[in-house]
Amino acid sequence: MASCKNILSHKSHKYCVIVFMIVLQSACGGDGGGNTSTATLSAFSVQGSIVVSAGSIVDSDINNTNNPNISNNSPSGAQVIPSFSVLGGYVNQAMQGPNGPLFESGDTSDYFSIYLYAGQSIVLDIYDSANADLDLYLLDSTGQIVLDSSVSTSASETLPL
Ligand SMILES: [Ca+2]
Ligand SMILES: [Ca+2]
Ligand SMILES: [Ca+2]
Repeated sequence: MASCKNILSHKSHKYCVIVFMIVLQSACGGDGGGNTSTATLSAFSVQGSIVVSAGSIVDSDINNTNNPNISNNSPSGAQVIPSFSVLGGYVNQAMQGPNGPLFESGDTSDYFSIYLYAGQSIVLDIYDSANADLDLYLLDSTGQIVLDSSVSTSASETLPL
């Protein structure tokens, strides 16, 4: 029976992963004429608690004024993340998306530094795939050489190792 120590001692390789936004299309509503509708909002309250599962982490630069943004826009500034994790992230083109600290400048790339084990996969699920296209690149540990990429136009990009 293999112990945790034995499993963790297996060789891993350090990589740099980049999420890169190449297109953001503006969502345009309607044809400019015709009918209009009015929605009535009513106030309500929601109560409960949110539990974040272990291994969940957040992109270091997101469009939230309450977040102390730390740029991860280059290989040398790659955000270090654990080998086994789920990360919530944010990217946008300049002057696109909701108001916030990244609205004017944009955040078109996020770099992450990670040790990956043979057989692991990297999956990028794109929340707003109807209006944005993100791509995924696997770079070597120097961040200079592209080892693999996933550049489809679907709502998900995957890189199997
Ligand atoms: Ca980001
Ligand atoms: Ca970034
Ligand atoms: Ca894509």
